[in-house]
Amino acid sequence: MGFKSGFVSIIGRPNAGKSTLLNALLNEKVAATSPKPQTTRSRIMGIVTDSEAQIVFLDTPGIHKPKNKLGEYMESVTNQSTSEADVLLYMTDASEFDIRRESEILGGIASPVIFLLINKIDKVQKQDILPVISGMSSVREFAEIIPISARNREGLDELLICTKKYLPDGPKFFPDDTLTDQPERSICAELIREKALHVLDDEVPYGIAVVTEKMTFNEQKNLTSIDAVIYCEKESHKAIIIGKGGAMLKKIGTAARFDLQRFTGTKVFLRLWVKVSENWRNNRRHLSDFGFN
Ligand SMILES: Nc1nc2c(ncn2[C@@H]2O[C@H](COP(=O)(O)OP(=O)(O)O)[C@@H](O)[C@H]2O)c(=O)[nH]1
Ligand SMILES: [Mg+2]
Repeated sequence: MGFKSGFVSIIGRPNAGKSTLLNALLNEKVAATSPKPQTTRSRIMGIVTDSEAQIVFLDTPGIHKPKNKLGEYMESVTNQSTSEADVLLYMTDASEFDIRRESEILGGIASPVIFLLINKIDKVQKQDILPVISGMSSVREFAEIIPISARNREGLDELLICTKKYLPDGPKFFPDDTLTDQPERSICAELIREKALHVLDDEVPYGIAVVTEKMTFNEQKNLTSIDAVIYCEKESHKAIIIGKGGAMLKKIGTAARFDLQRFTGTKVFLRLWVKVSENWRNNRRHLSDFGFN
């Protein structure tokens, strides 16, 4: 058997666990995850290389109706990743199964090889998985059906074995140790945004963007210094993000620093600023400043 390589897109409704799966496959957090829908905004590549194959996984924004230009961008990202894939992984959340909403999405997908990943099986009883399988199989045919728990890394070996069966023979596209195409600075920004999503309530998080402005490494001290700006849409949001006496911003910073230290493998000195950029989600120039283009 020759060496195999190819592209595998992870798609599905928001919150299914797509980004959690990507991180689990890589053993490294490259994609932000949160219980809030629309956490993932752009295409994030995660590369798994072993002696038999190189699989390039593409995490995508969840499929939903766009409400602004950022939403339209997210939709185009998903459509593009879907059309480029050798294998599509359609992920559904076994604990929140809604056949009507799933079939609305699945109906629009024309792909040769599509797997059904039934995620979050750690949250449901075994007998609750069967209706998901039969419901989804009535909508369309799947090449493979694999129950997994992305969070607990259950079913991932089977997923990799099955995926390889459907990949064409091909060369390595990336060096062995490449994990992602995301620049270090954007991963740092995403880790910070993830913490903000976790601690902030409802309305504010959807309107934030994080930009790493400066990142320097002091080898002697094994210390990475990071300056990042959290952009939000309104003065009132800025006040919420900073919090009383800076308490909220401190909470975000402390949580982020923990992940940033693990990611960089160094100590981290993190400085965060909060700025207002009104209505940036509908402003082409701001979208491109924040890396959505
Ligand atoms: N219990 C459980 N929770 C999960 C699992 N996979 C993801 N989650 C959670 O589901 C939420 C959404 O995950 P995320 O990866 O951001 O979903 P995405 O929008 O599809 O990328 C997060 O709170 C995850 O921790 C799983 O296998 N089991
Ligand atoms: Mg995601």
